[in-house]
Amino acid sequence: MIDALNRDHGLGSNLAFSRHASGLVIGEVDTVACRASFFLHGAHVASYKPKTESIDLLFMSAEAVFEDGKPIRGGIPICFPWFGAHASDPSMPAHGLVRLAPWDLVSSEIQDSAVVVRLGLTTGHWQLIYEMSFGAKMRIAFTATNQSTSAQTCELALHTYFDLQDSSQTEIRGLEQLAYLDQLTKTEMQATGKPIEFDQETDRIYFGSVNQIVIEDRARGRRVYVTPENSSSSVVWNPWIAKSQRMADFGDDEYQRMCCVETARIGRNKLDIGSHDSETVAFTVATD
Ligand code: TA6
Repeated sequence: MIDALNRDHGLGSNLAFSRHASGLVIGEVDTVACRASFFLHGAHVASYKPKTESIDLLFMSAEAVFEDGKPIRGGIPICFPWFGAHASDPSMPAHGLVRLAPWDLVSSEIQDSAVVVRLGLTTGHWQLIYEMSFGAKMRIAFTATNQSTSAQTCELALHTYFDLQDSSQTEIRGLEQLAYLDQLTKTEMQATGKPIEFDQETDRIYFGSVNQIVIEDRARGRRVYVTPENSSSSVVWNPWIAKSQRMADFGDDEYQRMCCVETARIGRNKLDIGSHDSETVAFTVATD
């Protein structure tokens, strides 16, 4: 399988496939602009490091589990076709099915000196294409096509874990003017007018579109810019102390070194896609 992947989709030293220590198939990107990696399992982007950076932009837990059928704690899990718990069936996994499934490799190419890889999955009446573009910036684009004869709704969150030197010295800017749902209290909250800072468990769904979200990691002196496309929901999450201790695949102190900023279409802003229509939700990540 690995030989066939490299024969058909490898791009020399710019993109090569191998068997990860866990047994999962991993694609590794290495160009003049960046290094990155992704698993076919869950179409899971695991790392992205521009050559200008000494530390990966994405966080991966030291306790992460890399197994078929299980979510990976870090990088960019894909939550689809539902976000959070299933609306009616408690036996269904949180955040949907596609982050647990093996995706197929559709294409790979060099575009404008970036490595662009497309993965595909058909699940139910959804045909999915996940496009990962790794260059001086990273662009992630999720396209869902409704193959049924009637309109269908679905939720999507690109659940990105960002690596921080110190979450207690981090500021998230760009969402100040939006109301949000506090997931911990299930309470609708008014816009705060202030950047988000972490000093406790934070789990918020912001409703509305924004041009850009800035993650200012003051301790590291790094700014990360997230530019969403066709996303009218954003999720911001830090588990903080107690929840970190409850997650087996997450170190007790790892809340200090990460936050999630998620480009999404969930809740009242979920996707509603007509028969044989498609919608694409995307985001770009860049640094100074
Ligand atoms: O996006 C935030 C959130 O919904 C939190 O409530 C927390 O559950 C997190 O996702 C992680 O979910 P997971 O199923 O990956 O453990």
